[in-house]
Amino acid sequence: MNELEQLVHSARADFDAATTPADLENAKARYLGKSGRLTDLLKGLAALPPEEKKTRGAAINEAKQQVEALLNARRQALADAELERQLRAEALDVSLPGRRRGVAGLHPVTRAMERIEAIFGSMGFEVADGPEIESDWFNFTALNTPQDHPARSMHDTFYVEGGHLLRTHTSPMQIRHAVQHVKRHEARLASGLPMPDIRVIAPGRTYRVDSDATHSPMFHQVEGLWVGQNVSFKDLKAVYVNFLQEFFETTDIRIRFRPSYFPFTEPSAEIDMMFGSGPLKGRWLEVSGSGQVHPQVIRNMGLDPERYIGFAFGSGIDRLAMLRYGVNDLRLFFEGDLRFLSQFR
Ligand code: 2NM
Repeated sequence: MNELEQLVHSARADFDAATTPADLENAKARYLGKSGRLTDLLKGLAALPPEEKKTRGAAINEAKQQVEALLNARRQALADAELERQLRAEALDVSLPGRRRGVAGLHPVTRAMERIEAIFGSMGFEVADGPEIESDWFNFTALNTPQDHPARSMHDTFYVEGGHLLRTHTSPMQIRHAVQHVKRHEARLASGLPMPDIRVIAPGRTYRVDSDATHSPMFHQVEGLWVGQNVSFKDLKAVYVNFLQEFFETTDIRIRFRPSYFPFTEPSAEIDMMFGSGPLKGRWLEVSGSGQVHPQVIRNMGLDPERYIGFAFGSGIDRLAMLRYGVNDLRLFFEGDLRFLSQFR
């Protein structure tokens, strides 16, 4: 191999070794640049005699053309590779499913709450909503709950500054609603006329210091209240049975009242229910507390307990939702796990 053939050979190797356009331009400079090897050879021609200049010049030029052709080929190869890389990187698989906006849904507890509101609404109950931070009066005193009642303990209740607390039940809302109702009808009451019955439910968040598989520090309650001049336990039973039948969409339900105690009702009862079929068949399930509203609570509503009587109940919405949707751990409702929640869409 002569000197020029060697030069072309080494240019090819250098160009092939260049993997980026910048590398390639550096390699080019070593052959074709101002002081590149071919440029130097062409400069050297000047010192040669005319005859030799001609043949040598032609040979160098041919080598130069070969190097330029190699350079252009390599430039094209690098550009092709770059384009190929880009196309691959930006490749679009048109057979993939599109990205869709996720379908949102209501939380199962919200859905249970909406069903409860609709069912009691169909029986003529209003829905009352109010503060979750309550005063001692509405949460305890107005509800005939004595100073030494365990619910007033720091261990059971979240107190906030200024003697207020996170409501431990939604009954304070019943008092607020009843007081408003009585005020709205005070002219009739003052002239000895009866007022329309109070029929209201108060669903919402409630708080207690309690946390395990069946208790959450925040939970949901619905309390119901019916006060009038001729209301009795049989109305409570009719209303509650109808509610359970509508809520669980079956008439195959038995219920029983078990004597109990609440400061704000006398007498008081737990309401248990039993399904006649299905996975929970034959088991008594505790679903609500209830009772005849205590005369002192009637008085705190602004009414005369000699003339007005009523019943009330309080049920855990989370428990009801667990029974309706077959959920076995209360905490699932509050963990925000989409694998759980998306099953209720
Ligand atoms: C319960 C059980 C029994 C109740 C009482 C009242 C009110 F406002 F009339 F005093 N509201 N809710 C009540 C009665 C709540 O929860 C277990």
